[in-house]
Amino acid sequence: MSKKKIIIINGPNLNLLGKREPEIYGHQTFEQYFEVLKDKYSDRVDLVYFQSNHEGFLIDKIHEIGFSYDGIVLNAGAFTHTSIALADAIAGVKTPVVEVHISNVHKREEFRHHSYISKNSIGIIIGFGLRGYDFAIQTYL
Ligand code: CA2
Repeated sequence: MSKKKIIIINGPNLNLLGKREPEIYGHQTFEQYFEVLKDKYSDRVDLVYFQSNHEGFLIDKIHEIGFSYDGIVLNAGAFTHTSIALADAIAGVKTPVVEVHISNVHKREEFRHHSYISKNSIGIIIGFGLRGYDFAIQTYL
């Protein structure tokens, strides 16, 4: 059987994981955790990682892979709460999106409670730390 093509897309400031605010986001960098995930699923998944702090680059990436990949695991960071453009990009491609948040956004500030991404996602995984990305990959297998 051919491998699934899955991309993890992280939005703004997630390049700082493991470097600041460990009480909220943990001690591991995403690059370290990505290697764990790649190893774990190497027999079943071609796993790719993309991170950008720029809304347009995130949208370009979604357009680029959104008709050829089996899954998009998306943590849009703070753009989750602000970006109609990202929501439209997800709605405009074929590849299904699982929305992930490391922290439980519902235990945090009110402005983090609304997501523009959720409506166009097949599901949402919130508050399980980096393991949420692992759970999201499993939904495509
Ligand atoms: O919990 C999540 O995964 C978030 O998407 C993370 C975003 C936040 O704006 C969302 O409300 C919830 C922020 C990511 C910032 O990550 C940092 C990591 C370390 C140090 C500073 C920021």
